[in-house]
Amino acid sequence: MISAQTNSATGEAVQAATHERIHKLKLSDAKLKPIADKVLGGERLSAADGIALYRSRDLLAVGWLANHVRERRHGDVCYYNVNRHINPTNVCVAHCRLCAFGRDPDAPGAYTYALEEIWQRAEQGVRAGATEFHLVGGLHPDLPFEYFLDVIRGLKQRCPGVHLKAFTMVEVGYFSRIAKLGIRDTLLAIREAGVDSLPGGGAEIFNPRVRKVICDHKTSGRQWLEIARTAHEIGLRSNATMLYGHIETEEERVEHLILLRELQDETHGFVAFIPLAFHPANTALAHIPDPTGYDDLRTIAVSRLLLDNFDHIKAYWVMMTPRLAQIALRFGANDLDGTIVEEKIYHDAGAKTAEYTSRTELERLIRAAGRTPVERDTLYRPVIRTVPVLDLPPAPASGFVPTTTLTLEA
Ligand code: V47
Repeated sequence: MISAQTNSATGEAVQAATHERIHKLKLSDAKLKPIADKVLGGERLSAADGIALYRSRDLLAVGWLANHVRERRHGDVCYYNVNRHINPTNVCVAHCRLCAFGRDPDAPGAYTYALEEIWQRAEQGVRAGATEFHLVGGLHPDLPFEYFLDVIRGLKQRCPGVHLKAFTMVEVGYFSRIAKLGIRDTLLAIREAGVDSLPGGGAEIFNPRVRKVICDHKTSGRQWLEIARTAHEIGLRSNATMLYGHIETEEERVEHLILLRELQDETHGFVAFIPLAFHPANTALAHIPDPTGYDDLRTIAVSRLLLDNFDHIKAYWVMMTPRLAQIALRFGANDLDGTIVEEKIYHDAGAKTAEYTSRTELERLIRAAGRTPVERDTLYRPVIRTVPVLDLPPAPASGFVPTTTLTLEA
């Protein structure tokens, strides 16, 4: 057992950093020692360090280091938000093997909401205190770009105070093709319509070997990064994700993280990073085993350690389960995401978690993990509520059933 106390430099740093902590750093994996020195000294980690962290079996030491960085940035604060996911359509031409959400237009369960349905869902969200709408959907073969601009314009008009986090880099790439516009002009058009920022989905694993298997017809990793760069250049901030736990290697995960870190050095446009574990049920990759808690925790921790220029790491409770997301708050995460209300992407892929949680429950989870809850908006500004939000049951479906009522002009 190597204790950090055996090295005076590391020992002092640990003492200074942990004077109020319960546990001192204990390393049972000697390979972590130089990495621990770098982390405690505030030095950037290399790709090789990332791989060593992934390969280490000393999960508690990796978690300790990630928690150290997390507390250096955020102390005990853990953020959450009151949001509502809206997926305008699940009809999608991409047929990604990783996905259980997308459908052919005539497949059972295919739906496309009429504009009014989207707006009604949003107004219900406002009544429940939402500060953010998270809008993502399939790559529909027949819906024109104008439909999506109308969705956004209508939301902005009806709910001007709510932040619109809408359309992944993949959707932006698709809109640019169907509208025959360049990426920059497509982004300018959605910004003009009212989009405030972009979610982080569609990044998967950037490496082409992996993409060829899990999402071969989709925007390439290089294009995803280029669209994110352009979004940031015109002042639209975005999140970033990594889908792990399928066919990728640890090297490919680390490469993905380093590519995000390099882009963040250039643009500073990423707000938060969200590691997403692959859920195989109902996908073409259903033979892949379910994610494990061990992998979830080490991925949160390695992300926190490698992404030294990202402010926020989310433990997305829907993906991780609320119980593990709570533990992740001691492994590098500083955000649980939001109330969500309606989640289809993970639930179509067999997620057993609820689709909705309340503000009270998020606060309870955070407090029970020994952290201090802070409600935030999408850009992590604290939300001060002058009117209390009632924890109403979401009742999203009352009056709504997925429909195909939208009529498209020929
Ligand atoms: O892009 C799809 C992933 C993402 C599956 O930006 C799957 O704040 C697991 O991006 N198993 C959508 N994952 C979710 C997402 C997200 C979630 C929460 C917050 C934010 C944010 C973004 O889910 C997709 C894809 O990477 N996904 N299918 C599946 N079977």
